[in-house]
Amino acid sequence: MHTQETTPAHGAAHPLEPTDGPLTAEELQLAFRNRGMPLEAMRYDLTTTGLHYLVVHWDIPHIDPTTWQLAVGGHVRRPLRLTLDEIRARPPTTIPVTLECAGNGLGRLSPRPVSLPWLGEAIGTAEWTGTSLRALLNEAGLLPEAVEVVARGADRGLQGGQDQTYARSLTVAEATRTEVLLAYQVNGQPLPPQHGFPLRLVVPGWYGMASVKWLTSIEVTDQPFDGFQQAVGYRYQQHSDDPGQPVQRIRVRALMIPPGVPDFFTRRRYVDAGHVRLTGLAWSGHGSVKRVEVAVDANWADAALRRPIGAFAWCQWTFDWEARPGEHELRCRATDSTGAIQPLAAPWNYQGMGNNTAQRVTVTVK
Ligand SMILES: Nc1nc2c(c(=O)[nH]1)N[C@H]1C(S)=C(S)[C@@H](COP(=O)(O)O)O[C@H]1N2
Ligand SMILES: [Mo]
Repeated sequence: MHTQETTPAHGAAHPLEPTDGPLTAEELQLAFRNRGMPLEAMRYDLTTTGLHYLVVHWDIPHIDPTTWQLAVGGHVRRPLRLTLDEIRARPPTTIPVTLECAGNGLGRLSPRPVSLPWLGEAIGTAEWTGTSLRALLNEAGLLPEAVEVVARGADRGLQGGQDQTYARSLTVAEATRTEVLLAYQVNGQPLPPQHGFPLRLVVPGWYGMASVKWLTSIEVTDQPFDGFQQAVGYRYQQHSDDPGQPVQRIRVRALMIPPGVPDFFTRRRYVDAGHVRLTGLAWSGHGSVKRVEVAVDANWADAALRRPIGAFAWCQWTFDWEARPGEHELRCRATDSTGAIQPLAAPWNYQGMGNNTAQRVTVTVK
């Protein structure tokens, strides 16, 4: 069933106002359905699919690949309908892409927007295989009035009181970047149901919301798209009536693998005194990572940076630390090629988007 969207100029993406109260049962329910990547998985350049973070707004839709088709239409010369076999027969590309949810770090804000309470683990880097969206759009032939490309998924639900199917748009310029893929494989295997089977968009460099899963249609429009996930959700706003700015590219971030061993319940870290090699990863959707710094008790120094495994994937860094007995606070922060650097304190916004505050890890050295 297809439903019509009616979108107000603005409206609340989340039903509750931000709070400093305890975690709600609803947040817990969302957190269980949408797992994060354990930070120790940063040991691997590529995230195994089972460790990759996951976001599903409503339910994972059930799609029969034998009857599924992708419709390409709207303001094009030749509307197309393609089966999965026809898409798989097109020239394939494989690229490693770091994905991150725009809400990553939301759970650390005060007051906390009430949504998926990510602390920093909504990340992953997989090799995505698919075919170029640009080539498909060229074949369909964009008409001169084309301004945006709307990707729609098969999943349906309610958000902000609106019954909707998941949909996001890109400008024609963004949609026709050569690296934007219609992906049918992740890490060399067909997409699993939760990651968008049979076909998803992968938009390298953008926060995850742009990479629409369970694609059913690609529609070229002559107007900017005003669907909920574009016009209401995923905005940098100061309050619920603020139209705000759209969330787009991934802000620069570095994360470290918490060193030593954790306590079961608090996850506080315990490290043996002596030489410790701190390692982690860094990435930015605005360009390449130019610098990673690590602070031990507020003394910042440069980490060594490796080359990324791809233009749209994270890069490894290392930092050697002589750990002395006592309590210590470790932090890391990255700077990208545009000069953007991670803030040390969270700049707040109403939906908790793009919180790339430098990570803090407190450790006890024995
Ligand atoms: N159709 C559809 N696509 C979607 C979503 C969704 O709920 N439905 N979630 C988006 C969000 S918010 C993110 S962060 C990424 C997560 O991709 P992953 O679950 O494969 O990691 O998918 C995006 N694509
Ligand atoms: Mo997300």
